[in-house]
Amino acid sequence: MRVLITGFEPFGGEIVNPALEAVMKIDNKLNHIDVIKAKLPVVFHQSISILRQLIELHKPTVVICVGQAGGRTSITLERVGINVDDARIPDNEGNTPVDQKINPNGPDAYFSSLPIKAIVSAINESGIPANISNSAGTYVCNHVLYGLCDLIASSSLDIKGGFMHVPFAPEQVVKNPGQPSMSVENIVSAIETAIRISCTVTNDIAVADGSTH
Ligand code: PCA
Repeated sequence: MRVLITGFEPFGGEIVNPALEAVMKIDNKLNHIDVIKAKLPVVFHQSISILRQLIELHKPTVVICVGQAGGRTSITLERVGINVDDARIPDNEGNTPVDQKINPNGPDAYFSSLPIKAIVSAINESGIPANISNSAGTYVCNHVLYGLCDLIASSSLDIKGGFMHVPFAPEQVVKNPGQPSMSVENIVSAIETAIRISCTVTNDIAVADGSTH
């Protein structure tokens, strides 16, 4: 099996992105799984077109995109990508779309096709906090999640795809006391678990991990 795993370049004034740091530390081979690793720009539309080229080139059966969600306390598996760009800060090329559809002809939302509950459960079993997130925001990470799902649906690709967010790395919160962080080693381990579970679990497990607000 071949898995494509992506991390984003730094953005928003940060000099590292823990998603990219962790992705690049993952072995190229995890048991029988070939792992292709790539960097995506934090740029609306360009990020999706690079992801599309990577999928055409490598023909993976699983695609997991990883991004930084500063302020979150755990690894989060995103449930849904929505058809809107609403940028609170400019992307890395200065674009600030407000309330724009990602695909004017696409559906309002897509659900991740990764076994997100099984992934959360396995990451938690390894001693690393993880849970489901019901919003990937409206910035470039949601944009890429929506774009990935839209590509899979519109081209009828036999790919399981989705998105996980990771907290800040410890060095990022030195200047922001009180912000949560997670070691890059733990993030690497969580991503490896997500890869392994995505390649082995065909039907997700039914355990409650919703939120009341
Ligand atoms: N996080 C941002 C974009 C890139 C990244 O790593 C987000 O959550 O949208």
